[in-house]
Amino acid sequence: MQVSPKSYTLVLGLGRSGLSMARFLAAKGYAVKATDIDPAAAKNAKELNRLGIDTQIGFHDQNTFNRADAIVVSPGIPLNMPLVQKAVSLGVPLLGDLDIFYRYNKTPMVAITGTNGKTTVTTLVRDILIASGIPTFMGGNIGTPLVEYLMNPEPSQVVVAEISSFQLDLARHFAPETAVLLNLAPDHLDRYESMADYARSKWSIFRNQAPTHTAIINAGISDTFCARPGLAAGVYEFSSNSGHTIIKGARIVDQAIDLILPEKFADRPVRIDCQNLKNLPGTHNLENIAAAALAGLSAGANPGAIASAVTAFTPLPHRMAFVARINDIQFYNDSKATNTDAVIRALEFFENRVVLILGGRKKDTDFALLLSAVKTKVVQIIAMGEAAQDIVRVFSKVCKVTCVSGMKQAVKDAFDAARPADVVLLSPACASFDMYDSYGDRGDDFIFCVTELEHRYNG
Ligand code: UMA
Repeated sequence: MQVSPKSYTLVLGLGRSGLSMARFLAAKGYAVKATDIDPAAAKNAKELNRLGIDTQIGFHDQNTFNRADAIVVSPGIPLNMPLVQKAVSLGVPLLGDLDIFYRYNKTPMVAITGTNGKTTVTTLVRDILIASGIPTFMGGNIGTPLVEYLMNPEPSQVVVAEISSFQLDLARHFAPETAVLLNLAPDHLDRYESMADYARSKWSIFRNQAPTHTAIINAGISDTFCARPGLAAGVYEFSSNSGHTIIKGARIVDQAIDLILPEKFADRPVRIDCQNLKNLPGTHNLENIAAAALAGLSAGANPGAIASAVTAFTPLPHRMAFVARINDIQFYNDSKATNTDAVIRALEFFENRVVLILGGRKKDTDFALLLSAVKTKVVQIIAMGEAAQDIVRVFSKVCKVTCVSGMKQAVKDAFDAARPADVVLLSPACASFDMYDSYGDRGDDFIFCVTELEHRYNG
């Protein structure tokens, strides 16, 4: 890593990631400057100023970029930003949190990436390790920046991290002991030139692994972008598709998962019974459980702890979460579904007719990927946000589509469109940033509007 104390390291973006990073680098003795374009970052800046860190808030200054020894770019900031590219052209290196974490971290790590299911699997691996009596830190894209672990006086035995493609884009040295690639479907195509670029970013999680390391990969992911035999780590696969032959890894047969593993992971055959798992429903969750079990065992978990952690799993907020039943119409909050693949998984879950609330900020989203699932289940789409007109264009041939200006009207119109036994599902296939700070805020607003409707309807 080329962070040098000579001049200053510029931390770009003072959200969660940048704030922790600036504090961490300052604690390590680096001269740090931090900048954020949003005046609302002034609160975080004050905290840094108290630590002697210089900040530029509400604007960016090209000179500040050009004169830095290195720029640590927050994951949500596109690397093709002109200010960044100009500095790069002058020889200023870019750094990301994964390499900085990797340089200082001494704890074995499980790193989990994929388009969907990352948060579920990260949480489940943490639960399996805790159930095995292994102190575990959980962080990364899930919310707690990884460098927080390095500032935590209590060391853990394992770090479990959710990793995004944005973080991987700046990782050159990062080499987790266990790396997991859950699945690959179109997402973030506003930031990547093509699906191939996005896929390459995801595959790079395995790039620096050593032969003693473990790579856990969904057997359904094609080798087009990276051939498995080319990986240095020991490869373990899982799949819910019976057409895939699993030699080492996890076979999913009906509602059970059989682990086929060498003795170093488990000294006897392990079968996980997944019948009636209310909190982890659907085939995609069988894959999530399989991946989590393999990752947990690779990090030293006790095979007996897997079933108990799976059974006790607490559903995550904003992910296929039941909100209310009004006039026998069920309302589900799936605000976390920010790509089409996640919406297909959500629709697969219901036998009922669905009124679907779709929309938000597009990520070069191809809504046509939803056509077949919409045709079979959806009676009406309520379109909102910047993507509303695109949604009308794509779906009005297959079902009724109406546009709304906000969540309150979306919930009301969906309720009016539904009949008893139907489901109203918020599963937007889009980012939330056109109307909200996060998918969590969007989901909370949905819950608020549904609860308000419930009170009105029930008097
Ligand atoms: N900013 C600038 N200049 C710009 C653009 C943005 O200063 O030109 C500033 C913004 O004003 C803002 C900051 O940059 O203050 C935001 O940086 P960020 O988007 O990286 O947000 P953080 O709060 O640091 O959150 C990041 C991750 N965000 C993204 O990757 C978009 C969080 O993942 C992660 O939890 C957090 O670090 C801790 O590691 C969120 C996410 O949406 C959940 N991830 C994407 C996803 O899951 O799809 C990848």
